Order: sequence, then C-alpha cells, then structure tokens
Amino acid sequence: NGSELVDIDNYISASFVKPDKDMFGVAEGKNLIVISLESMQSFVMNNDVYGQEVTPFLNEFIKDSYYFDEFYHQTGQGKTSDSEFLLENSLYPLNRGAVFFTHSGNKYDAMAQKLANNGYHSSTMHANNKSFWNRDIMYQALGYDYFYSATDYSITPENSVGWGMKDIPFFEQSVDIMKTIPKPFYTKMITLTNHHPFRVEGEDKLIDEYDSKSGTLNRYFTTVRYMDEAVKDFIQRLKDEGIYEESIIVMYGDHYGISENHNEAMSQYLGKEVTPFVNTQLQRVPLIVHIPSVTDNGKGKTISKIGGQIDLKPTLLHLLGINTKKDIQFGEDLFSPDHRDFTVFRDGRFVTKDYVYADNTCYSKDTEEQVEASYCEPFKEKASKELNYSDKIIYGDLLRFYEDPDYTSNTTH
Ligand code: GP9
Ligand code: MN
Repeated sequence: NGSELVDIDNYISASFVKPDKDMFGVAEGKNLIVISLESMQSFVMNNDVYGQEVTPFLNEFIKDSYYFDEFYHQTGQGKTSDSEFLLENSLYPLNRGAVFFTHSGNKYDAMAQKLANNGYHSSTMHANNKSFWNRDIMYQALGYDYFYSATDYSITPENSVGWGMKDIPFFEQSVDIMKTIPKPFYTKMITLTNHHPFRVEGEDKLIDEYDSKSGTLNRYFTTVRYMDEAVKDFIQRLKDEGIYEESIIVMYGDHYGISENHNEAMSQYLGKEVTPFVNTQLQRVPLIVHIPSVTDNGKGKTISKIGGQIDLKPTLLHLLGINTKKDIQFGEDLFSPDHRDFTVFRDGRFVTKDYVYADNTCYSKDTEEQVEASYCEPFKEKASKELNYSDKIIYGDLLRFYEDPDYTSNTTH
C-alpha cells in the first residue's frame, strides 16, 4: 500500500518553498531547451591554459544569463543517466548501479511527462545508440514523446570522433530537427565530444593542451574548448532560424570529467593541494539559465546560492508557469527567496552555506579547516533522511500511489 508515501509526502510538503512571484511563469509558453554538457566542471569557467581561454563563449554568455556558480552534480555510477534522472524527477539516483537500468519499470512523475501534459512536445536529442544506458526503455517511463538518437542523425566517419558524432554537427542537425517539431517543445540535448578520453583533432583543436603528467587533464581543456565553440554555433543557428526568441536555454554539467586519479595534475593546475575539501568544490558544474527577453544585453547575473541537479525540475517548471507544490520532489526552486543553501551528494557528502562535510569531517567553507563535528550534525540528519526517502520511493516504486494532480485534471471529464 502507499502508507510509506504518506510520511515522505508530509516531509516534502513541509519543505516546499514557494516560487519567486516575478520569476514564476516568466517563460510561459516558451520552448525549453536543456543542454547536458558532457563532463563539464565549473573550474574551467573564466579560466585559461597558458593564457588561452577555455570557455570564451560561455564566459560571455553567462553575462546574459543567470549563472549559478555554486551548483553541484549529484550523480553516482549512472553518470550521465543519473544526471538525467535528477533533472527529470528531482529524486536522487541510487548509491550503486544505474537507476536507468534497475528501475525503468517504475512509475514516475517526470518533467517530460508533466510538460507533455501541459501541451509541450517532449524529446531528447542524443546522437548515440538509443539503448545506451537503457535510455529507450527508461524514456518511456519518463514520458518523452520522442527520442532523437543515432538513427535520426546523419553520422559519418568525417563528422565523428571518439564516442561518436562531434558536437558541432550534432547541434547543426538538431536545429534542423527542431524546425520540424511542434511548438512549444521541450528538448534535452546531450553532448558527447567532451567525454573521456577527451580527444579532438585537427581544426577542432582550438587551444593547446595543458602540460602535466595526466594526459587526461591535458586533453580535457581542448575538448571543453571545442564544446564551447559548438554551443556558440548552436546559439547563432537558433537566432538565424528564429527559434531563439521563442525559447529559454538551460545548460548544466552532467558530472565531473576529471576523477581523483588525476589529483596530482589537478593540484598543479589549480596551484593548491586537492584536499577532501577542494575535491567537493571540484564537484561544481555550471548551471546557466538563459531567458532571451529577460537576461539579454548584460541583464544576467551570477547567483551563488548552493544547489544541485535535484533543484532543476522545480526551478524550470516554475519558470514555465507550472506548479510543483503537489510534486514528490527533493529539490527546491533556485529562484525562490526561501531556497535553502544545501546540497547533498549521492555519496553522503554535503555542502551548506557555511560548511562542507566530506570524509566524515566537518569543514568550514570559509577557512577550509576542520571544525567541530556538531556544526554539521543537523545537516547530516537532513542529508541521510533525504537520500533514504528517495531510495524508498525508487525501491518501493511508491509513485504508483501518487496521483499527479496535473494528469488527473487532464483526464477527468
Ligand atoms: C553516452 C553518454 C556518455 O550516451 O551519455 O555517458 P557517460 O559515460 O558520461 O555516462
Ligand atoms: Mn556524461
């Protein structure tokens, strides 16, 4: 029965933070374009390799966007698919395995489905085999209308590198697809070139590699630079095709690209030791919310609220004017004046306004030094409660017992 859901629902209702009244519905009726930036970490933003900017386009673009610079990924072993799970459901992925594989038969109340219920055409665009990460199956549970995968793109050896189609042709062909989709649409585009082992060649190599003992880190900057160029071309193309003004464009990094195995090289680049504290800070991924009519002409701003991928669903739905008050979700609207500075990683580490908890140690954010454990204690409880509740929902398929008010209103006569 659904009695377990009652406790969880009570916790969630009590935690709901109401949207900012000026931001709610600010993009009502617009297309929602979400770009999952492969392996994109925040440390490359406004940074350089031997004087060469790594993300010249994005560094300018964030001035015309809301840029969240204290935003964290919360993925586990399911990598990209975990980030998609967080985005769609505002639930945590699992602490082992990939929920896309293990629980694709569950009932969900995903953003794609909610948008479809609200008159949107919902899709994913990703030029890879459709069954990778079990996406073709999971996407049905998430309510996507269509998955534009490898077979919908014209992929050749010339326009491919490493894992598959390069980002520039991917975006190019995706805009052609967009022209054919009914409006308004929601589409999530998943990039691929900035993926381990981070290889770009010839004219796609726009900056020099870094020089350290880690070839992975050395090349990473060059593939990030290529991705930045691809996004730049994409935005221009949206403008040329008249889609830009009718859309909001959201980008986020899916998870880290540089693992702890490269700490030594990373220390060299950052000019400081990668302590457990610094490692948590390296889990920041950029979140960029670009609303043409609102943030263009330098009207964007950098927002340093602490949040994570779990916050995406309520944040984005509220911008489109769709209520989430009744949703079973663990995220909070990042634009809400009541948003709490707190984010928990899938492995139990967490970050608050003043503290970072990592390696069973409480650190001051300010001094980066260890502080008394009691400072982290109240958050520790909240962190494990949320992960635990979220796991219960997934393992027990508890959303079977949840009635989506939105869906109900659409089907009741
Ligand atoms: C594959 C792409 C990369 O389709 O999403 O997956 P990852 O290895 O980053 O999870
Ligand atoms: Mn990925």
